[in-house]
Amino acid sequence: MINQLIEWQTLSDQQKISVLARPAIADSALLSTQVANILTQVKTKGDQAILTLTEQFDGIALDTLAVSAEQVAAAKKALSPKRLAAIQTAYDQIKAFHSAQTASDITVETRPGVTCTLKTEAIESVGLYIPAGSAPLPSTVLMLGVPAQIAKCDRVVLVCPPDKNGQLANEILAAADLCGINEIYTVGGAQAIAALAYGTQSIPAVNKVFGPGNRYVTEAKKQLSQQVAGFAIDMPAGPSEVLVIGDASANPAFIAADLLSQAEHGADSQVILLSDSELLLNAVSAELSKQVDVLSRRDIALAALEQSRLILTKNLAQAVEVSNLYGPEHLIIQTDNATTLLKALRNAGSIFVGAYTPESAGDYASGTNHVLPTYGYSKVISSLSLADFSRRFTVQELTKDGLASLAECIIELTDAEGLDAHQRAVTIRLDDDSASQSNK
Ligand code: HSO
Ligand code: ZN
Repeated sequence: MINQLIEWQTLSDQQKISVLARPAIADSALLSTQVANILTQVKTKGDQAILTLTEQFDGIALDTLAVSAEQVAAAKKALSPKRLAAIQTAYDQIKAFHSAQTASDITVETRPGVTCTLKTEAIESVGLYIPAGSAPLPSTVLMLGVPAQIAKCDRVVLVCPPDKNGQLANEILAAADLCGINEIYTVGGAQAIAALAYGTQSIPAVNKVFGPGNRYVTEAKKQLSQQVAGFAIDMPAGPSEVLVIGDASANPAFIAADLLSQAEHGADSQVILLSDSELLLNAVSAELSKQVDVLSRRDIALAALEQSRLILTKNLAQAVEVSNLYGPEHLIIQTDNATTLLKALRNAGSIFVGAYTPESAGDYASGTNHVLPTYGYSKVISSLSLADFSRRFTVQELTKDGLASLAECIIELTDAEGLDAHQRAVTIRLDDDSASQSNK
């Protein structure tokens, strides 16, 4: 089941690259044509296309797309107090961490009479895509809905594919309600992203869409962000990943459980263990075989484990090097000297330190966001945070004296660039004696 132990030291450069290679994202011309076709239908026929596509892909003929306040109230009533309390606790935790990320405006007088300000404002309208493929993900509602609420986006729209009865899971609606989301539509797939980008009769367009999805959703996000001016997406999405660094002191059963929690997400999940201890690698392998059998999603986890990697490194420093090279979405450190290693680990979406920090904590309730860069993008893209729901812009104001004190510099540089009009925009002001004294 588990691939053979790989000894990093013995690999050629080429082999190292292929051991850490992500599965190729099928760059299928068919997929892109299918998605383009869906987008055109939504663009030209609006709600009518959405209803037809929902019947075609989700197998349900809907009359209306909007979820009513009564439906939300009924969903909350149908949930057990225990489940509602769990959603509330996760909400409170995520809120505590994300509220602390609020940015204040920064004003600097870079020299007398020259004032520069960096301002932060919420994105006016955002769309949250919540997948419901193999299981509804209320935790993702919280990960997207809480920062949108804290940022104070004017409109927060949630879309999620309906089940066979045309409903959304009660947990999804309860989580959305906690986040103050009152625009919810039962629509999924590429057609949902198209509706959010173009707008339809019942779904007004938004500025930016967030959230994971299947390959149709991902392709739609890609095409629409290139096609619709001013329409942005959160980040490129690939299969979910975890990389664990463990040493001889680690508990193999804990590590196996962590690897399986990632493996059960999907057959394409990426699962990697790095260790300087052959004993640990073998013990984890045995634990994986034992633990996988009791999982309800055993087949999915097994398929992911087929692609897993157990890698023996010369020492922990080499494990750090390999991890930085791979840049995992989730990185778990289960070693004696975790704090020292942490200093050298720089490429990861989210890092989990110590024996009592499973990825599940961050997936649900520690407070960090679980929407993270995959596919090596942790090297350049940040994990989702409050900042993604706002934009920053600058404001500046110069007095006449402030401008005068910069004139020599600007004039010299406009000369260097041969841009006379730029130069005149400065000199015309300084030569003008009519400027009011109040703006000195
Ligand atoms: N590990 C997933 C998030 C998730 N896990 C949702 C459970 N529910 C991607 O970071
Ligand atoms: Zn997870």
